[in-house]
Amino acid sequence: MSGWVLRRNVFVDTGWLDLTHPGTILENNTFLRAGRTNTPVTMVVQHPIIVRSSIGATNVVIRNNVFVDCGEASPIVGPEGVGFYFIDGPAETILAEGNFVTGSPPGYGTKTNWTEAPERNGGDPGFVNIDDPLGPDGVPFTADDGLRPRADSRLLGAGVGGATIGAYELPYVERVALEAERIDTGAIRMRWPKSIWNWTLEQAPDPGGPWAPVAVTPAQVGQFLEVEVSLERASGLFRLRR
Ligand SMILES: [Ca+2]
Repeated sequence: MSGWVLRRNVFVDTGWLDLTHPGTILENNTFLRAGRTNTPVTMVVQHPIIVRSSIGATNVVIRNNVFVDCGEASPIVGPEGVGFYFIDGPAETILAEGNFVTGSPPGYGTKTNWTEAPERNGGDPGFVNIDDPLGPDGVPFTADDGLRPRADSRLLGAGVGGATIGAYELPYVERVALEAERIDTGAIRMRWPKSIWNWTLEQAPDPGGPWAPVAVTPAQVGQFLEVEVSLERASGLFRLRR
């Protein structure tokens, strides 16, 4: 079948993709330990993607994917030589760009035969938790997924066109609810849940602004951050800004 598009998939502990037909687009996928399964009688798989351009897999695009700890090393080819894609045949019609490759944690070694940009070769990709792809909820493609990039991930905006490399969009931004209640001292207590993001409490006289930070350092109380604002200062509107 020609013209396959594989976009924003997560492959963990899978086999390899063996492309034999034209027009495949592989874009913004996350590969973790893909192509690590040997076939017992035939061969060691060195790469999670094999593009067989010599028998028809032409005009293939491999873009903005992340490959972590993929491919199977052997006595002949060490871990530094495996783990991304292999073009088996003429490469003129194959476009590979914006991809990131790295070795196994915790060392995240570089690859010796990587032909793309060296800054996308080796090092920690900055996942939320590489040991827990599904996240605590056990459900794929939710907010807590471990293969989402952290806020400090080098994958952010590092792909072609400024796209984030891999299957996930920019780091998930949770909904943070701002609560307000009047407390015994007569002040207003504002609170919001702790977050991976730094949220700033702002105040404005009306919805059109101008908005200005509330000049009180939040106190951490359990899983929340709290600010107390005196009643005379509590007129107007409040919001959280990241
Ligand atoms: Ca999840």
